[in-house]
Amino acid sequence: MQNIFLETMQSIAVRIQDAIDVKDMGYSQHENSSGDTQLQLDIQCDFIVEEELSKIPSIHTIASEEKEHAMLLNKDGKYFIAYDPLDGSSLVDVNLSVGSIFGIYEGGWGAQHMIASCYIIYGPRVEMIFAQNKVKLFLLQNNLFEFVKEIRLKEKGNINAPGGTQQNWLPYHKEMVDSFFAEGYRLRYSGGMVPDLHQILLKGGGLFSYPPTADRPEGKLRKLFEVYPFAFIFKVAGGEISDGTNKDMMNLPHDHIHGTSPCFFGSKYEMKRMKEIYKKNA
Ligand code: FDP
Repeated sequence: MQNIFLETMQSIAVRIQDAIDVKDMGYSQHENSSGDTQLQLDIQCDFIVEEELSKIPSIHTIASEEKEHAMLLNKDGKYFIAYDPLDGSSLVDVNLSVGSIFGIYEGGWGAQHMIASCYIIYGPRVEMIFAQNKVKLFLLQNNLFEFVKEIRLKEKGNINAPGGTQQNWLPYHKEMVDSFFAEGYRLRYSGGMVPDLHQILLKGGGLFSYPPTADRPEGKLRKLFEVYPFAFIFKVAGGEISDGTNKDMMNLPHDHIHGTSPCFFGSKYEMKRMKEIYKKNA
């Protein structure tokens, strides 16, 4: 299955990297379904991904973070692909890393249907993480993704990446975040989900949190395009995930393609504390 997507991911990575390098950064007139003003670059990257995924006959439907509705490609296909063509695109004009995220679902939308996930990171190097039964790191070399190594999380890391506006955090969330700093954890947060989680994965562990906040009780990050793909990767890499409740995140019923959820991803040690604190305060 990875092979079906590898070539397509290569083409997407090369074309988006080129678009990032040269494209004028003006704002378009459009708003996407999450209410953000869409950058020209977002629209261009969305078009690139749509064009490349359309070449795969086994894809049934695609849904983009940039489009309100899902799009049927082949009624006999079995894969449902949800993608965020350029996550963190507001970071491009300050030249920080950004990424493309893909959730690969079979037979329908929702966490239970997820069978693989993948992201591409555009940084000093272009890399890809592909997760199915293992989490594999690839490096783009001469327009081809070369396998580098398998990624496994350690039991405990030393990175703390807390998302959202502190002013709107719940008091127990702040206590949890502070407790890690008090233990020597270092703050690593660029505001791009892909590089922030890539760092935790590659350095072996830590905690990324985007909690329920006073202004966004359902979190900010989109389930199909962002939360489930990373949840899947962290599980396969030997880490833990949570949406802040006692429910199994990968069993939540599907609601809307643009639905959001609070999310926590990390290595086992940090996630154990997170779950205990959230359970106590539920
Ligand atoms: P962005 O600011 O570009 O919208 O996709 C949402 C996202 O980026 C993630 O990449 C990132 O983790 C998160 O938002 C950052 O949000 P906060 O600034 O609220 O922490």
